[in-house]
Formats: sequence, C-alpha cells, structure tokens
Amino acid sequence: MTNDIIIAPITPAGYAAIAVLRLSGKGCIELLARHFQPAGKLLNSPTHRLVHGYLQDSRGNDLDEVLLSVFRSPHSYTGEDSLEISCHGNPNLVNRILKLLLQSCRLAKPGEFTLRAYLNGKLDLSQAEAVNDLIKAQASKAESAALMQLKGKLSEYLQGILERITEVRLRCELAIDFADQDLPQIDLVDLANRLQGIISDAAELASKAEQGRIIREGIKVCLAGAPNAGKSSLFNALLQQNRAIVTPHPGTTRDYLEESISLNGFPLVIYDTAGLRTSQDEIESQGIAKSYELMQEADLIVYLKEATPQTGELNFPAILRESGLSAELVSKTIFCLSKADLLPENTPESTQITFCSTITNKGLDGLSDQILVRLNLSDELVNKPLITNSRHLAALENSLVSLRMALQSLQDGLGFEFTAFELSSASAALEEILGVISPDDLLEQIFSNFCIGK
Ligand SMILES: Nc1nc2c(ncn2[C@@H]2O[C@H](COP(=O)(O)OP(=O)(O)OP(=O)(O)O)[C@@H](O)[C@H]2O)c(=O)[nH]1
Ligand SMILES: [Mg+2]
Repeated sequence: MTNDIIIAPITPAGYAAIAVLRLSGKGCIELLARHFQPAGKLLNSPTHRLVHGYLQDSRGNDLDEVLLSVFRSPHSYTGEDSLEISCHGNPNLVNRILKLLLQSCRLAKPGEFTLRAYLNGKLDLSQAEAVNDLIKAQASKAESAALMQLKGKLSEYLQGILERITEVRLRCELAIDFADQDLPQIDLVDLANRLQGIISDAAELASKAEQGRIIREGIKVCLAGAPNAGKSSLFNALLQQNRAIVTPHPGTTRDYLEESISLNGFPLVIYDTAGLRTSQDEIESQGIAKSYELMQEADLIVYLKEATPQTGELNFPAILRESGLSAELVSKTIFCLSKADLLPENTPESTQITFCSTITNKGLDGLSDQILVRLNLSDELVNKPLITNSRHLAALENSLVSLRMALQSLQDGLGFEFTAFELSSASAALEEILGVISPDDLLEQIFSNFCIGK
C-alpha cells in the first residue's frame, strides 16, 4: 500500500528537550484528532499551523502536552496530509505515544516518507537521493554537493541537456517524415554542431564524477612507508589528536587505524598502517598484508621516507626503487620526506618529494594542499552541478555512448532513423537519473538505505 497512514519518530532515541513523531497519509489528521484535546481545533486547522493541546490514551487520560504541526495535502513533504507531533523528549513517552497510534496505522519503512514525496512528484529521484546524502554527509563540501542536488540544480542541468537532445531528435524526425517532400534541406553541419555541444557538456559533467564520488563517500588517504618513517606521528598531526601510539621502536603499528577528518571541508578518511618490511613475526606480517590492501583501495597514498642527519642530496629514483611500490600504486602516491627537521639547514627541496616534520610542523600545510591538488579537489567543484553517485554516473555514461553513436550515424549518413533512435536511448538513460520511470526494485534498493522517519 502506498497511501495508508504511516508513522515514525524522526528525532534520535534518547532523553532530549523535544522528540518529534511524523504521521503521513490520507486521514492522519482525523486519526490523531481521536486522541487529541481540543480535537476541533486540530480538525479545523488550516495547513502550516501549530496546534497546542494534549494527547490522550484510549481511556481519555492525558499522555503529554504536545504541539502539532499540520500540513495538508499537497503542501507537505510527502504531498499527503501530514502531522508532526512535538512531544517531550522522554523515550518512554515516545514509545507510549507510538504504541497508542500504531493501533490505527503502521510504522514507516526506512525512507518511506521520501519515497512518497518522490511518488507524489514533490522531488525527482536524484533529489530524493540527495536527502539521504545530506543527512549522511561527513564534511561541509559533501553537504554543499548534496544540498545543491536537493535544490534541483543537477536536475535542472540534466533537464537542459534533455531538452537539447529532444530538439535535435525532433529535427531528425521531421526530416524522416518529410523526406519525399520539397522542404528545405536539413542543415547537417548545424545538427552535428548541436550534438557535439551536448556531448561535450555531458562529458564535462562525467569528468568530475570521480571527485563527486569521493566527496560523497569520503576520500581514502593511506599513510605508508617503512617502519619508523613517522606515519603514526603524521596521522596524529593531521588529526590534531594523539590517536596512534608513537615510539622509537620500528614496528609499533600493527593493526591499521582509521579516522575521519575534514580537510578544507572535504571528507577525508585517513589510514595509519603497519610499516612495510619483511617480517618473521606473524602478527606484524598480517598487519603488513593489510597495509598493502589499504594502499590498493586508497584514493591516494602518502608514502613517507624518513630523513636522517646523513641524508645528502635526494636521490628520487633510489627512494622510488626502495619503496617497492608498483607503477599502479606510484601513480596515486605523494612521496614525502618525513623528519625534515633532521636535515641540514640548506638542504634543497625537491619537486618530486615534499618535506615535512611533525616536530616543527613545517610542510604539513603544504602536504595538505598537495593532497587536495592531486585529487583535483578545488573549492569551485561544489558550486556547479556535480554527479556524486555511481548510479547516476553509469546512466550518464550510457547516455554518452548513445550520443556519440548518434553523432557517428549522422556523420556516416546512415539515415535520420538511426540518429533519432540513438537520441531516444540517450534521453532514456538520462531520465533514469531523474527517475522518470523507475522499476520497483531500484526504488527499494535506494530507499532501504535511508533512516526510518525520513
Ligand atoms: N625528529 C623527528 N622525529 C620524528 C618525526 N616524526 C616522528 N618522529 C619520531 O620517529 C619515531 C617513529 O615515529 P612513528 O610515528 O611511530 O613512526 P611509524 O612510521 O608510525 O612507525 P611504525 O608504526 O613502527 O611503522 C618516533 O620516535 C617519533 O618521535 C619528525 O618529524 N621529526
Ligand atoms: Mg606507527
């Protein structure tokens, strides 16, 4: 059933000043009025009003003094009649109210309020997904990206592309319909230019999707290097907290550590790992195997090479060789000379290796900047529509394939039927992002990741 009355607490469980329960579905206002004094005030309330009164149990005893927010269809989050009950934030009280009302309605499933908002046309699918992203965002840039999507900026941008595709398709269809009539020739160059423009805009959007993905999911940065290189010290410095054990004994860190920070508003997940060496110790060996797994999965590796007072002129090829990293790992690695405070004053810096010291803090800001630069994470990234979700990227890429085929068919003179067909496929793929038509199992998959009450 998609229009029965559902209820859920929408504030976290626990003691607080206020707790809020949300009810939605046709008849929910009348349902609550049966347990509310003064009932008439609620029944006659227009939309977007607060109604003060008392909730009563089935024997007419007062349960709590509450404030009801009334939303009448279609002016509500779900598009249906809805109510929010603000009661006192005692979890036992919340349970009693919930139990009472559950006699005449049912508990909402995760994301069910937002699913209804989508089904009632209040949000498109990408906006509905943004609601969940916003709730789960781990840093301000992730919040901005989600909010931008929730406000419909991505949808508007995609709608614009969809309109341009439709325009080209209609021209092709016109050419098909009037092929045997004496109409002015279709301007092929203009058509190809239009298509090329659409392709480059769609490709530009797709090219930022990797940054979008890591902003949404958290950017995995793995600190690696030989034992004693200073990984745990750097980990603590980035966290600004003494989280990891630091000792002069090589092999201190065995199990890896994982912590989240916000770097310039970008959500980073940093891993401190066991130092890389050949070890006979079973526990340490397992830790080292984990270090390699984490390096593989990371979006970026910071490889530390320890400086000593004897470090003379830097030999980058030798450091690279000594690291033993594969070419694949090297391509996502920042090499960093740690303990730079031990170097003689005038040691020249290198373009291939950043210097840092957790004793003097020299180079730490530079390293942070370099992390963002290497991942192409600029402040402007979240000021424009951004694809952050792999479902969206897959659909956009499918659309791009069809758009490129459409252009090819036009250039090869295969006939406007082919071009029009590819353009229809390109539109259908983009519409999947907005959820113009969405199969139930996709909706189930998306909304089951939401929390109850949203
Ligand atoms: N002079 C100097 N010493 C440092 C610096 N960073 C770390 N150290 C010292 O180097 C030693 C090893 O530091 P850790 O941070 O534990 O090194 P690690 O890479 O985590 O070592 P493992 O966990 O054993 O792999 C400690 O005695 C630290 O105090 C630095 O910037 N300058
Ligand atoms: Mg360590």
